[in-house]
Amino acid sequence: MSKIVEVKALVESGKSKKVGAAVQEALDTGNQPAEILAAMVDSMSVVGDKFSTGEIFVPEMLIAAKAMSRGVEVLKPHLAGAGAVSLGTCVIGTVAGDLHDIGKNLVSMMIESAGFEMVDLGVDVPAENFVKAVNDNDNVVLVACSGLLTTTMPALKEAVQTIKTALPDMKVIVGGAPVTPEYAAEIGADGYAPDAGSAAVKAKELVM
Ligand code: B1M
Repeated sequence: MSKIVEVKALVESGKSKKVGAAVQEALDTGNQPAEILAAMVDSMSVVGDKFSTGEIFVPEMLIAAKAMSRGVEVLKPHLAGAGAVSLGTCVIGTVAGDLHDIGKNLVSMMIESAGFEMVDLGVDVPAENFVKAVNDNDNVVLVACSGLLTTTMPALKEAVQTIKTALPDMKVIVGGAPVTPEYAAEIGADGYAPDAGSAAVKAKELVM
């Protein structure tokens, strides 16, 4: 079995303790970090599909998520190059009612590698906490809000509108699987990105 296929299988089956070593071996045998990450993201799609068909349940999804996070930890230094110049601070979080953080963490890592300082508020972040974080931290130039559930899309809207009401000039970028560019525009976000790599590109565009 190739190392990358092994990483994929370990994430799918939630083998947290083995994933880190397998990711390291995949790197050592010449696999590209982006390729390893793509394999792990694919695993999460398989996990999501199995959840949709009732083959697995929330605990198995959670175990797979932990395994992926472990793999991402090993990959992080290889994905995110430190930016030489600071573009300012970006506040990031997953919106209220939503506990999904793997995508948000990847987006944070990529925006950081584009040259931003990151303030990560975690998951289930009430709209007003984004505003508080902007006021409590120096030189915040961007707020990034993630949402993974169709049921938390209204919370995304509330976050953008709360931020824009309190801080009309603050740039806000949104994303997450159910979010579309149309929805992002409709709720008043300045930017939308479908994945972590393009979130970093868009983040730079918004502040430069
Ligand atoms: Co949940 N879950 N989950 N889950 N979960 C999904 C999202 C789901 C699609 C599974 C399914 O049914 N097939 C489904 C949502 C359906 C919907 O609303 N459309 C779902 C559901 C229903 C639920 C619960 C309601 C289940 C229940 O309790 N009955 C529950 C909700 C809990 C809550 O949040 N209140 C729940 C819980 C969980 C766990 C806690 C068990 C766990 C999350 C653990 C964690 O994150 N630490 C979990 C997981 C793991 C998943 C799946 C399997 C994987 C998510 C993931 O990490 N993907 C997911 C199925 C799937 O995604 N196919 C599923 C990998 C990640 C890299 O991708 O997060 O999409 P993603 O991020 C991408 C892009 O979206 C984008 O870039 C990222 C990287 O490229 N992006 C941005 C994300 N944020 C961005 C922000 C940006 C820009 C781009 O700008 C700011």
